[in-house]
Amino acid sequence: MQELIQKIDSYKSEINQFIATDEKLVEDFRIKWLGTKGILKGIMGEMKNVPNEQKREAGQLLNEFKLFAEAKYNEFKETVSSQPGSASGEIDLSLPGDETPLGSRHPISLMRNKIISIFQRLGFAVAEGPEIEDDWHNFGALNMPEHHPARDMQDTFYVDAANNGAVSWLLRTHTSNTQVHEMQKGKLPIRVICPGRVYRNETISARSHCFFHQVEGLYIDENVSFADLKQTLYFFVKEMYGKDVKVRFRPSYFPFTEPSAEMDVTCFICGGKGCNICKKTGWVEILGCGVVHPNVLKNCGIDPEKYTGFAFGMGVERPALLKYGINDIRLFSENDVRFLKQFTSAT
Ligand code: 2U9
Repeated sequence: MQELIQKIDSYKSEINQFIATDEKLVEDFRIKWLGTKGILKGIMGEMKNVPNEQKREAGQLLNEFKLFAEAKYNEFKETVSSQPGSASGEIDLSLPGDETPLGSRHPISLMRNKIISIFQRLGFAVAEGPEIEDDWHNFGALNMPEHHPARDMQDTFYVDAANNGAVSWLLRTHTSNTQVHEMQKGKLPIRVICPGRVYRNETISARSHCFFHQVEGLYIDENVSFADLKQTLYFFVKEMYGKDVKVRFRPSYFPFTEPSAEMDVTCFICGGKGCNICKKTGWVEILGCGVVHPNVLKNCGIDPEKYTGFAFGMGVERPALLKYGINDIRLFSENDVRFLKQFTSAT
């Protein structure tokens, strides 16, 4: 009797460990345990060896085991047949398939891609550079010597852990480091557009953030002039804001260009009549530009007697805010799907 109890216990634990993953395994289970030559039939046959006074107890044990094995069999059968793809599972092939939702492009990507594609049509290639940069590529090469105010700790994120005496590492404050790398390659002429994320140590608010995006451009060849810069930017404005938009240049100062200018377009919100966006002036500033300073060419190994060039830079967030009527720059980096899914899935 003791032997029978132990046997049934070990059969039960074997059944408990069994996992039925398909119909074949369930059928194997049935044959092994419940079939005409199965284990249950086998131990039932052993009843004849049980002494009469223990027959009642042994019969109860076996009956209980039989119910246990049958219940398990029914459970496995049900699990497997409800799995999709099972022969006996109910699949209604006429039902519509699961929808694969289409994602949407981030508004910053949409704006960046629009800017890039206009310059690509003019023959500019896209170049990308590192976001963690040494101070020479970010400042030194660009005619911003050691004590230049733009290098201030207040404005720049220095990467302390990586600074080892001679070289200071930082998060780039503009994408101009990419143009410096392109110039150092020594292959001329250069006609590149450099999109990317940049970092400045600013208090985060609805209007400003500690990281944002820029697209900068650089064109270097023999005989490149400010007139070439103006024509390139006129084409850009026409494609970007429409043919009726007017353009004006205001003199400005950047250490890496001389002469330098800022470019305004007539306000594309009010058409130049004056509104809150253009602060009633009728004009909106969209970019800065200029002729590349000879010191920058020299620093990057290019002969300024032979080559000249122009450069420009613009932020991506502001035009995106205006185009999509967004009033808080922080929305661009919060990853709220309710915000993101409102934009188109096209490039
Ligand atoms: C090299 C030489 C010159 C890139 C330029 C600007 C003017 C400019 C600002 C626009 C808005 C940055 O995002 S913003 O705050 N940029 O005004 N950027 S010229 O000049 C270069 C770059 C690289 C080698």
